[in-house]
Amino acid sequence: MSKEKILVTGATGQIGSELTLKLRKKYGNDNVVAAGHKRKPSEKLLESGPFVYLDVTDKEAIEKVVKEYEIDTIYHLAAVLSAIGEEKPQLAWHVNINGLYNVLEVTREHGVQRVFWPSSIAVFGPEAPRVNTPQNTVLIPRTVYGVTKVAGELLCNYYFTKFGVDVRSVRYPGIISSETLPGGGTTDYAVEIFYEAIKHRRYVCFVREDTVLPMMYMPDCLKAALDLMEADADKITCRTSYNVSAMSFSAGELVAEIKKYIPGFTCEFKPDFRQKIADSWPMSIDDSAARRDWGWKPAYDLAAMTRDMIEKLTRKLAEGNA
Ligand code: AKB
Repeated sequence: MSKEKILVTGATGQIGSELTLKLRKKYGNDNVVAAGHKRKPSEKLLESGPFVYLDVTDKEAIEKVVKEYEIDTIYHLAAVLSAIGEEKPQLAWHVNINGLYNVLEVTREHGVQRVFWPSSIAVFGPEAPRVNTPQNTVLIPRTVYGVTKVAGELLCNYYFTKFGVDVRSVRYPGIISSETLPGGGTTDYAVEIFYEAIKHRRYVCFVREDTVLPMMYMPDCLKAALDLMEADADKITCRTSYNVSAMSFSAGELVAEIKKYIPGFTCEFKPDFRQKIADSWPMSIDDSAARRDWGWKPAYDLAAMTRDMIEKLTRKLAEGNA
């Protein structure tokens, strides 16, 4: 395991920036190549190991990095998220579909051993049951982001069955974290609210108070990726993407939880175009297949996540690091 040479695309993004550091800790700094594109990399990312600029829509550029660093595992995180996707649907299709296709092709052609690719709760649309949404159900998303995730899941499954490419995936809910801000998603309010509550004691939330969505704290998000990637291949019965769940809460419940630490905090609710996206997604997820196959178990609920976020962000903002 310690000989793995890993490439992380989207390494400057919300998940990538923390996943890269975790992988460097586990597999050695020089063995994990961080690849970013538009966002500026943090000093931590630049100083702790190799960094390359990489456009995942350029197959030859991916090939070059894979050959140069003798990559055998790819965490392909580069993507356009749901809200930006609705503003730039062509870009979302190009980056999400062609980026994944290029990664899978390079994997097949150059003997990369394993790929992790995140799907999302955005694969579901209003026809799917919104409570305890099953692993296998109707997938008719209404966002282009969701469409790219459904197509991506099918492509991953195809590359596994046709070519034996060992590609593994989970359907992430909204991810909450204190290190790097998310960029352009519908669930971003659940992160922004913490910054604004600590800095200004007020927030204007872009979804209704009663909007319930599944969410996950970053330590569980990273654990899901690593646990799945370390699982024995014969345990993995799902090659599209696994449902994974941690907590579900309404925007109003999140406000009430934050108020326990910041009593003067006020939140106004002004839904915008993202409300429609949120209303088409599940409220809670059935992740029994992931629990059964590779022992998935999250550690953080709403109370534990809020306590940790407030503590970490208060410290970070006081030090002037956010
Ligand atoms: C988004 O809101 O677009 C993402 C997601 C749920 O995949 N956070």
